[in-house]
Amino acid sequence: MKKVLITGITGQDGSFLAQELVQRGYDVVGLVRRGSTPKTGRLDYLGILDKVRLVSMELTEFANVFSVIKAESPDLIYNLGAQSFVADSFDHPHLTSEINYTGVLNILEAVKVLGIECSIYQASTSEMYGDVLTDPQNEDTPFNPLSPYAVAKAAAHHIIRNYRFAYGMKTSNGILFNHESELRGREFVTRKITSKLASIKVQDGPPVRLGNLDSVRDWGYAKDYIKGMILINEASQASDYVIATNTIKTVREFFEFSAIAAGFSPVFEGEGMDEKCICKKTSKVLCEVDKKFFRPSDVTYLRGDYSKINQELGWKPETAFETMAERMVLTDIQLVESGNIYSF
Ligand code: NAP
Ligand code: F7E
Repeated sequence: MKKVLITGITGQDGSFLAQELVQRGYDVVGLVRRGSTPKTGRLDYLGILDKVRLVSMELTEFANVFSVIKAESPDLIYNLGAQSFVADSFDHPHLTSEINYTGVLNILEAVKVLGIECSIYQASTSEMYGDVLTDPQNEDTPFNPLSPYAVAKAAAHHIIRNYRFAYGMKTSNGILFNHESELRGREFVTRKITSKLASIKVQDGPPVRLGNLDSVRDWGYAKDYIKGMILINEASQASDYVIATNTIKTVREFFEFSAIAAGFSPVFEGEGMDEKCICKKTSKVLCEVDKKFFRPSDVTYLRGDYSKINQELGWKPETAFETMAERMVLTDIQLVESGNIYSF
């Protein structure tokens, strides 16, 4: 039985990846950072908390990373652990760099020094394209990052490639475009929208306050992207691959689809900071613009070309944007109705 280490197992991708690998019969070890309360709500929700072994590991502590990797001697590592919120990286650039870059270097050095034969997958990101230089973006598109998060991830991307070329290590980057699900963190714009729409629907909660409604993303469904990660880490040759849908929507469109799926009749009116979304049936204000949610510099357009992974590894997206938005909002309505017993 192959042994897999997953950093970031308590997050959206880590929990779905663990679920998939448990189903495929792997020995799954999840690395979790210490906290006063365990953040295992997603693993619990998926019913796999007792099917994985959790080990404490802080990515920024080399000695800790080294001793965990030495003790576990894994066949595969998925490095999904990160300070993943772009907006927060402007307030915590050093911490973001420590976790998102030095954390990756810690894993690489540990595996190199220990001489362990293992495949390493790194969670790279479309944010590295920043102010995009080609459209759509593929593996050859130059990076033009616009946040401390993206700069740290770009450095991590390069060091993963460097250890592949310099030492022949099996290290790959999955350059994933935004992917969402019912397990997405609530601070990211999609889940913020679906969870707050659920609270308007069930509890007559306040309007959703949002930043740039014109921002364009290539949004896919997280469970589809997990399958791509596994294909990348298990491919015979290490390489870098874009995972995306090559279709785009604005934040406004995501809001509209989700509001309709929740049973509202959304209509946007006004412009700029005065723009609002009103429900035609009830006249309730569903969303307002708030300058607090604009970033010092923002990535306003992303669209990914996934031809390479499609041709070489046979991956393609399976879930439509509308299906995903509907699944997210209906799950959030259920969670609010049931008192939201899961902490995610
Ligand atoms: P997420 O839900 O925010 O999960 C991040 C995980 O990293 C959590 O388990 C978190 O643990 C862990 N973590 C944070 N700091 C850590 C540290 N210092 N030491 C150990 N673990 C730490 O993120 P996600 O959406 O699943 O994304 C997974 C990865 O893909 C991230 O690296 C992200 O940057 C990258 N990515 C995501 C997307 C996307 O659209 N979702 C796209 C491209 C790339 P706690 O539970 O303790 O907070
Ligand atoms: O923002 C705009 C915001 O925070 C998307 C992470 O998983 O994907 C994610 O990063 C867009 C931005 O995701 C609000 O300005 C408007 O243009 O959902 P987000 P992100 O920054 O794209 C990439 C690929 C990753 O790698 C990251 O780890 O939506 N936006 N109003 C808003 N965003 C938020 N969060 N909140 C708002 O109120």
